[in-house]
Formats: sequence, C-alpha cells, structure tokens
Amino acid sequence: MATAVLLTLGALACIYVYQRNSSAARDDVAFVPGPENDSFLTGNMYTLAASPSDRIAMTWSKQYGGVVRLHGVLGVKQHVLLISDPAALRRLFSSSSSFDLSSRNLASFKSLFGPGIAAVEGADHQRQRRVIAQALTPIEVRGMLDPVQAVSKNLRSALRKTLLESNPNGPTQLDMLDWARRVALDSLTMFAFGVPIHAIDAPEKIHDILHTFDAMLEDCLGKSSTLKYFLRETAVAGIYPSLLGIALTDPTFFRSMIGATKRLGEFSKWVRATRAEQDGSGNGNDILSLLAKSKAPTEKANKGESKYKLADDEIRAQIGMVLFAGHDTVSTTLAMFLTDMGRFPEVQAKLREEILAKQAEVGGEDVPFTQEDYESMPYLNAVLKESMRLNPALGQTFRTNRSDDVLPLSEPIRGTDGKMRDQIAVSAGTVVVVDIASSNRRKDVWGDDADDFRPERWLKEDAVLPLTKTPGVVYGSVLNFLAGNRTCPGWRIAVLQLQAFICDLILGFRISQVPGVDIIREFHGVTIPKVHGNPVRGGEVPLVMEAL
Ligand code: HEM
Ligand SMILES: *[C@@H]1O[C@H](CO)[C@@H](O)[C@H](O)[C@H]1NC(C)=O
Ligand SMILES: *[C@@H]1O[C@H](CO)[C@@H](O)[C@H](O)[C@H]1NC(C)=O
Ligand SMILES: CC(=O)N[C@H]1CO[C@H](CO)[C@@H](O)[C@@H]1O
Repeated sequence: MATAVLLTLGALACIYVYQRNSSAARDDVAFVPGPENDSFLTGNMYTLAASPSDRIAMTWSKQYGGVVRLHGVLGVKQHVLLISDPAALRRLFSSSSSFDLSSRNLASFKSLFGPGIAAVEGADHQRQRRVIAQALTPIEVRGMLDPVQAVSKNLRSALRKTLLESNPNGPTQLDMLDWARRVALDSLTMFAFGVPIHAIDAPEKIHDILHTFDAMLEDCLGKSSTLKYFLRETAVAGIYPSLLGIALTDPTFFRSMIGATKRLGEFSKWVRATRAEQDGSGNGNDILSLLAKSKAPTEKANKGESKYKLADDEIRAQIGMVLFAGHDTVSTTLAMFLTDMGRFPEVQAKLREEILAKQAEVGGEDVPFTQEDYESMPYLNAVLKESMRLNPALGQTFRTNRSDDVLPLSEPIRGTDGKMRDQIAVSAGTVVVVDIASSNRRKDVWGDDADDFRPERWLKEDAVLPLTKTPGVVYGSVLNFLAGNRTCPGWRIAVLQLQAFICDLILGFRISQVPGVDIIREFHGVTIPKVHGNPVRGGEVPLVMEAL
C-alpha cells in the first residue's frame, strides 16, 4: 500500500520533471537512430545496465553506428547518447569540452568519500589532480615496485600452500577472483597507504573491507529489476530529496550506502592510526605520504589558494577514493586475464616461455624484475593489452555536458529525419554514455577480427590506432583508463602491479578452464565477473590451478 502511494507520487513528480525537461532547447539528438523503447519507465537504460559482458551496447553500436540514441529513464533523461565514434570521443575528452561526471554522480561520491578527487569539479578538481599526479609520476611509481613485488611473492607462496594442502599431486579448482581481490588489496594498502592489511594471509579478519565495494555496487548499480532501477534512478536524481528518496524507495540500496560509508570511515581511521603507530610509516613513498608533503598548512585557509595544496579533509577523502578506484578495478582485470589464460592455453604457454627467458637473462629466480624488465617483454604487454581491450573493468561511464556542444563524427549518419549529418549538436545537460567496450572493438580501428583474442595485433609496429591521438589516452589505444580530464591517474601503478602479479602467477602455476564454466562480466559500475547461468553475489572466477 505504502509502495503504491509512493509510486503514484513518484510518477506524478516524474511527469512534472519530464515536462520541464522536454522544453529544453532542440538539438540533433532526437534524430540520431537507435533502438525502440524497452520499457515505458526505464527506456533502454535498464537493458543497458542489466546486459552481461557489455553485450547490448556492442550490439547497438554495431547496428546503429558510433553514436546511438537511447531512450532515457522517464522524467529524468529523455534522450541519452551512446558513443563509441572516435571523433566524437576525441571532442568529448578535449580540454575545451564541458562534459564531466553529472552533478548527481559528484554528489554521491561526495557523500561516500568526502571532498576527494572524483567528488569535485572545475578548479578544485584540477588542483587535486595536480597533487595526485605528483604522487604517481613514473619515478614515484618505480619506488612502489618493492612492496608490490613482496605482496606478489606472498600470493605465490600462499597459493602454492593452498594447492598442496587440498591436492598434493595435482590440480585444484579455486575462485581466482577471491585471490585477485586479496592480492590487489594487500598491494594497494602498501603502495597507497604504507600499511599492511594481510588480505592474502587472513582474509576472514578483514572480510568487510575486502568486500566493501563489490557489495555496495551489487546493490546500487546494475542488475536488479526494472521497477527498482526506475525508483533508484529517479530518487537519486533528486525527484525525492536524495537520501530520503533512496531510503523510502530502495531500503537495500540505502542500507548498503550507509554500510559502505561507515566501513570506509572505519578503514580510514584504521589507516591513520596504524600509520601513526608505525611512526612515519613505510619508506615514505606511499601515496598518502606523498600527498602529505603537499598539505596546506591549515585546514581551510589554503583550500583553493594554492594550485598545489590539499587541505586535511581532502587528503582524508582520498583514502576511500583510492581504495574505491584502485581495488576492484585491478582485481577484475587480473581475474579476467587469468580467465583468458584458461581459455587460450597456447598463449599461456608462449607467455610463460617469454617470462622464463627473461628470468634467465636477468640472473635467475632470486633476481627480482625491474620495471624495464617488465616493459621489455613484448608478448606480456601484448597479452595484457589484448585481455584488457576485450574485458574493460569499466565498460561504460556516464557524462553530462555543462554547456551546448557539437560532436563531430568520423563517419556521417543518416538521421531519422532522412538528413545526413557529420556532426551532432547536443544541448547542455545531455547524458552521454562513453561506450568503452564498443570503442575497444570497432572494426574500423581494430580490423575484422576485432572481437577475437589475438595478442599479436599489438606486436605490429605500424598498427593504426586513431585514439592514440585523443588527449589523455594513456595505454595502448584502449579506453580502459578513459581519457581527458579524468584519465585514471593510477594507470602506471595499475599496469605495474598487473605485470608483477601476472609474471609470478604464470611462472608458478598452470591455469585451466573449468569444463562447462563460462565467465561473464556483470555491469555494476565496475564490472563483476560471474559464472554464466549461476551468478553469485560478489562474483567468482573458478579456475583449475596447478603448481608448477
Ligand atoms: C586496471 C586498473 C584500473 C582501471 C581499469 C582504472 C580505470 C579508471 C577509469 C576508467 C577512471 C575514470 C572513471 C570516470 O571518471 O568515469 C579512473 C579514475 C580514477 N582512478 Fe583508476 N583504474 C585502475 C586502477 C587505479 C588505481 C590502482 C588507482 C590508484 C592509485 C586508481 C585511481 C583512480 C582515481 C583517483 C580516479 C579518479 C580520477 C578523477 O576523477 O580525476 N585507478 N580509473
Ligand atoms: C519511451 O520513453 C520515453 C521516455 O524517454 C517516454 O516519454 C515515451 O512515452 C516512451 N514510449 C513508449 C512507447 O513507451
Ligand atoms: C578540463 O581541463 C581544462 C584545463 O586543462 C579546463 O579548462 C576544462 O574546464 C576542464 N573541463 C571540465 C569539464 O572540467
Ligand atoms: C547535469 C549537468 O551538470 N548539466 C548541466 C549542463 O550544462 C548546463 C548549462 O551549463 C547546466 O545548467 C546543467 O546543469
């Protein structure tokens, strides 16, 4: 009964806002071809969110082209553009573009983390980025290699021990997503905060931190039901006062947000207390120590005053922010990489050969690889890029413009009004989905075998990769780390960690598929890999592991 009343109120409010929205300035978006409405309430948006492995986005972009008009959520977004066209993306990510996270995204990041980098825009954002970039330069990242390798070695021996205990003479099936989360958390807390958390050795003690975000993302983003999705989107969009709206319409989501906020607070406190006990903490080369060097002398006075200073509350906010941005992204990428190794045993064998040869070259097992060693293994980097290209940890991200704009197209489209267009005028407030998954698979960029796993494509010297020219595309020509003003500032340390974990895992273990098990990727903001047909909460990646 209460729900019915709420629904009615919600619908009335929606229609009011919808009417208001539809009086917005005319632009070309309405003439861009795209799929029919899937639902009166959620347009095509729930279909997009609920589709595994970014499949529907890729289907639409193949069918309609590099820009696709989607129906938005009733009353919230009338039209949404799904974009994988390289020219449009270049414009979107250029420094003069006004596309950024929506005010609603910024607000929810702020309520979760405080005023950290992903919760602020404009001048504050530029200042925070400058400071964070200084903590993640190639030189600083090189200094983070030691703790990363120590954690990676620990993963190798802990896995070996587990395998020996469960089956001394052969292979054992393990959930490698769980192991990937543990190694990523241990590594992150060391290089970012300078404190050990022992996720590999004692995961049960820190279960909540290990699963803070996957639990929250399961409840807050992605698959649930059309109705819930509608209520959630409209509530958060501000038709109801945000938190109250969530509490009333989706109690699970509300509890999850509150839970995550509380756990983050505790985690942040624990990090700061442990650092204080450690007396200066680690070698002073972790992200927090580097940020502290740029701390403003007083809490508020210098905020905004200097381009290179962070206030105390801003530094604190980065703890949760970095945990969020750097944990599940890395573990999902690693778990999908291992899945690919199970799918393509001949690639795995060839990769192992390359790493073994490099190990012999540097002087054997006891000599740790340097960053140059990792970079000088062409096949390792080709396989990693290829796995990332096909399995982006973020398949889509959303943007809205702050002012009217015109997006050029690399190939003209015929509008639903019959007119050819080689650019699209979009009015302020248009919602755009950056279709990372489809961009990474465009046939005109990658060739007819764009959907195939073929690491060799990265070994060609003359590969034509148009996105390399896009401002801020940092790694290969894939959009996994995005581009533009919010390009992932952690990409170097992300790649370095993946290289280190991969080398240890491929040298230590033979990885095989579990027969009949197919891994899909579910959209929850960050992708969560699951077993096709039997998806469990939090995800899993069962693989057969055998110590070598
Ligand atoms: C394979 C691993 C990773 C992937 C695929 C990845 C991807 C991304 C993407 C796509 C964004 C932009 C999100 C958006 O604005 O919509 C982003 C932002 C960010 N990433 Fe990463 N990331 C990874 C690892 C890391 C690591 C290890 C760190 C920490 C050192 C990190 C720190 C950040 C931060 C702080 C932002 C926010 C930047 C801003 O708002 O200006 N990321 N990342
Ligand atoms: C399609 O969705 C829009 C909202 O974007 C709505 O205005 C329209 O009435 C819907 N059409 C159908 C046939 O459901
Ligand atoms: C992106 O950064 C540039 C400065 O490099 C700035 O002028 C522009 O306003 C920023 N765009 C957004 C949307 O924040
Ligand atoms: C969601 C959002 O921030 N939209 C903005 C798009 O640009 C116009 C004009 O600058 C703003 O009024 C909207 O708020």
